[in-house]
Amino acid sequence: MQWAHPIEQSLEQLDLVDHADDLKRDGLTIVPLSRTGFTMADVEVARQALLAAAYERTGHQFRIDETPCEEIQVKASPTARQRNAMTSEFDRLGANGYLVMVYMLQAHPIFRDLVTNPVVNTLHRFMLGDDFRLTTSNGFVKWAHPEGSWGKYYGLHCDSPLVEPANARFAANCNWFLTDCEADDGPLCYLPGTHRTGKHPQGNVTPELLAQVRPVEAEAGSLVIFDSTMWHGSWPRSKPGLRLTTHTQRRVPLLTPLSDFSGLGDELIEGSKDPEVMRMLCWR
Ligand SMILES: O=C(O)CCC(=O)C(=O)O
Repeated sequence: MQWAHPIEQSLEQLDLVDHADDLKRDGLTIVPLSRTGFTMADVEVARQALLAAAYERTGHQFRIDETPCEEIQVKASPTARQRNAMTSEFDRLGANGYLVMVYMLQAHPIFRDLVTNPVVNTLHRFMLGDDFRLTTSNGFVKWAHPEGSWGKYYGLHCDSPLVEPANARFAANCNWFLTDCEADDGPLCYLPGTHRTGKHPQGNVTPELLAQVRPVEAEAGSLVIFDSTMWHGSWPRSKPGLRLTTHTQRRVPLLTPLSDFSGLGDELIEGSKDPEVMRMLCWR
């Protein structure tokens, strides 16, 4: 698509130059709620929509300040259509207190607003160039897991294909924190600068590197934008209650998307706040 301004100008207009510098240096930046264009009321809408989707997809009524004590089962995923879908196209449970829901975009208009958010798209454009596609619109519900059951390596990974060098400008993530996250809330974690190593963490995490992994501590409403080739994972959660986040990823068109948005209805696209961006993101 034809963007209205060169990327440098858009970064300046949206006051994102410092965030672009963070992305270059560390591979991750935290945009506080006050600079996202969203309000706390939007965050509350997203929280409720995420909890409603979790109920619909599991039959369990999650409550933000309660740790689920019964076994959670995922019901038929809304995307379990009669086709050969990839694992990443199904709702699923992580081993330790982790529900991953896919296709949130269709679950509530607030998730579409996240997809067209100019701050997200400008920073992702800075990382990926002018042409990219939406490849996930997920929701995470995370709760405390049995002590000692969390892997030593925090599940460190890159979201790019397992080939090296891993530093091509292929994919960029945006995690919208819907609950406050300090270390004991079990947030996203990362190893700054690893997007410049060209390596995947598998087989490369030395004890020195492991000691440098940091939790991403940020308030509810923050947009955490990062380079998908930067090593990241999930910090263990020790607190009761839930951590809620949404996750969207964009990739260059060359790569197969993790979720397929090419069949999205015209209404959803044309009714968005930025149909032109939506058309590009959804392969129109
Ligand atoms: O938020 C988390 O716990 C992990 C997120 C993650 O792995 C991702 O965004 O790719």
